[in-house]
Amino acid sequence: MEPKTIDANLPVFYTLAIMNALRTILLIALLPLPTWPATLHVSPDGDGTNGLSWETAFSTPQEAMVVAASGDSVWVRSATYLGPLDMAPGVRMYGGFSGTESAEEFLLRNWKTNPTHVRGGRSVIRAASESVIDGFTVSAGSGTPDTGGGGIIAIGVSIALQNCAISGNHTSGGIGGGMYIRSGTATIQNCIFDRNTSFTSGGGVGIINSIVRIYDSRIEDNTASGIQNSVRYFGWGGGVYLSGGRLETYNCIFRRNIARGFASPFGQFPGIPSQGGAVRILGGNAYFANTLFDLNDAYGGSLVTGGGPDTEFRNCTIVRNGFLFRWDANILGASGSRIIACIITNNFTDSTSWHSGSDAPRAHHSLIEGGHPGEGNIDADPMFVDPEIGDFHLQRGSPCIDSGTDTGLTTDLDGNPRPIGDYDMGAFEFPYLRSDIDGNGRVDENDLFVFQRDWRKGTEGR
Ligand SMILES: [Ca+2]
Ligand SMILES: [Ca+2]
Repeated sequence: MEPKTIDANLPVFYTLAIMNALRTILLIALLPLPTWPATLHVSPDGDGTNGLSWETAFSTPQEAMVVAASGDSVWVRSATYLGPLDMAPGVRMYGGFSGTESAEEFLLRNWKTNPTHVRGGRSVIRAASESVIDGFTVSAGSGTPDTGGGGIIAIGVSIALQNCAISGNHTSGGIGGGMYIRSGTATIQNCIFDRNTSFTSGGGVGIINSIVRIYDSRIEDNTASGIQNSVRYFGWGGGVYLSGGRLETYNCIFRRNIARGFASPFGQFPGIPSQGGAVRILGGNAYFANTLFDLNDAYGGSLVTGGGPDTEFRNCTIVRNGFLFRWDANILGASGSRIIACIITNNFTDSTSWHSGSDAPRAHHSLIEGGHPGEGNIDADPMFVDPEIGDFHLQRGSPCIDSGTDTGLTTDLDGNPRPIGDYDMGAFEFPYLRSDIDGNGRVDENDLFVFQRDWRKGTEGR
């Protein structure tokens, strides 16, 4: 047989070349098209065709999530939607729209005047990786029996929660009546966690091995109720329960959070009392800045219980805790914690001390009722504006004015600048210079005039 010539191979060569070209064209056609982040709309009045406008909006957030891709935004019109809602990864979901805003009018949304509710479900919202949840009221959820997380559940993901109210959720199993976070990170800003309950731990928020930072938020009226399947138990962390990881709060208020109950005398932890009205730290550590703790209670440690020597309080005001149960316990059990420029007064404590733990807190430049060793600490009436109604701003003449220290915080709980004059103790910086008697922001001849006019008035014989 003659060897094949090149010419004989030509048809094969051309066929292969054509096939290769076709394959290349096919491959290009099959490559995913470049995508641009889409804005999908949700409105009860939409016709549900594609979500690209309010007219063609999906009728529920879940329908939008089914088609949403990472990077997309979902705009949700003010209404009440039923949970549960499974977030799609990388999607930002915004509430607070009236349902007329154009693509350029994102800033017109208002989560307070256009309330957008998601309610009900075994965990109302299940977060995905990089979820952004902004502008929603999340309520009436019940957690899953094994994990908890009545309102929001986030496992192994990093999420942002902004401008939300997590209210009136419950879990009977697991932890975290309002929210459960495990093996992830959460950044929470301008939110309210209120009236959430857990049968065991973490009435408001339950955290396992996660980093959670909370800014400008309120954690109020949450309860770890200390009863499970009709069995007496103990609730840990009325407001927040942390087991591993780190909790940071900035400009926050913990108020009226309660951990109730005792374990049954016959059960696994006989007679153990509830611990940590505001926060219970089983493992990990916490950092509290410009944070007010007011009216929290538990049988064992009304404020914060547990936490290693890295637990730190800077410019915190800690008042009126422990008066509900009046139980013979310390308000703070965080061994070796650091307390800098704080006010700790008018709390119910037992006859010995306001703190417990093997290692006493190291405090300085703080007002601590009953006194505490440390540079710059004082024991005096802090002169709050109206403590009976919970106003813990400082009155003119308060010994806490200009007697704190630089904690690195440049604003106070109200967001006002710090320092004015020198640094103050507590969560609220007195907004005037001490000698600015007329409060016009300057110390000048007018203040001197008032000072001279009043000189020695009120002293004997004048
Ligand atoms: Ca000051
Ligand atoms: Ca003045």
